[in-house]
Amino acid sequence: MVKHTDTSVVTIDRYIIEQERRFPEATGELSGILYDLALASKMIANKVRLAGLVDILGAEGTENVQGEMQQKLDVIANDIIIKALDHGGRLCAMASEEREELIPIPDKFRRGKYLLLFDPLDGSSNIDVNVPVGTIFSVLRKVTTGEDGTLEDLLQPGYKQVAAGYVLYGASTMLVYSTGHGVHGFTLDPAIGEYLLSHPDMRIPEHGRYLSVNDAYEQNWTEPVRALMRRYRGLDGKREAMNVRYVGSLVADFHRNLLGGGLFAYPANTKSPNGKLRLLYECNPLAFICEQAGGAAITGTKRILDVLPTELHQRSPYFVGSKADVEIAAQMLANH
Ligand code: AFP
Repeated sequence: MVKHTDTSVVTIDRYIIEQERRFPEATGELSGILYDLALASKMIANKVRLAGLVDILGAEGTENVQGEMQQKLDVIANDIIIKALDHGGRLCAMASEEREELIPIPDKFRRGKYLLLFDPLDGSSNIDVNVPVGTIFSVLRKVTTGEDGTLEDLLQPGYKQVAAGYVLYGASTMLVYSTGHGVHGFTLDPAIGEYLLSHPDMRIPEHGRYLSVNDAYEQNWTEPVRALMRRYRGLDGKREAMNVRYVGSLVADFHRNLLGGGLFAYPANTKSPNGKLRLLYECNPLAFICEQAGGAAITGTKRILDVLPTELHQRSPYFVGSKADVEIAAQMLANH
């Protein structure tokens, strides 16, 4: 492995290649998927940057100058990712938040041994108000025989992920990923169109400063969840109060807590018994990243990465972040 100095500029391509060389058995296919995702995310970043000009350039549902209908940005992001990854011969199927069913690889392209699950534009209701949004992705290895990926291949528990990551379209665009050997963060330099290594070997602090939860649901929480939130706020006198920060874009809230320490919670409530977030392409990839960074993620009673999925779009209650803060949730929610 090449040793980088403080001043060496490391592009994401170079970093992925150097990581791959550490594993002589690697075929380069996984690296190819990560390159393609990096490219897709640059194209999405470009669209997100122009989102505020939609009224000038043509609103959703209106015709643009070419006479085409304008599409919603999450649909555009979905198409960008599919088109960037369907032809490389590395995937045998995909699944997206935007599509009800498994996304097959078109017949004209070769199939590979990996599957990609993604949320193309998470937090998309924040776009209209110029608040950061993100892309989340998870890569699995095919487990069934036969060329095409199947639902069974997609429904694997999170601990089987071979790679996971997210892109945050914020003040800067950042791509953060892990292949199970630490967490690496890259910032897009818009002047040269390259992701540069900005956050090597990311670690989440053991205890956190931030609590991210939508407490508008407090009236629908169970009593143990209410007691837990009182604990985090320091209201039961058993710990110092955390600072509440809630963007409403999972990627943005997660990223802040990864850097500053803390906990993101989307508990079950009486109206949504499984919470809101999707296990396969929201909870699992961020749980994988968080564990790789030294943190933890649970449903309340169980490690997220151990949950056996039964449906593509299944939801799960979610507590993710600094280990000590997640541990409090595990203790207070045990047996509930
Ligand atoms: P949208 O994509 O509909 O904006 O949902 C975003 C999201 O899935 C996730 O990014 C947020 O953390 C969470 O939902 C916010 O949900 P609440 O509005 O119920 O708090």
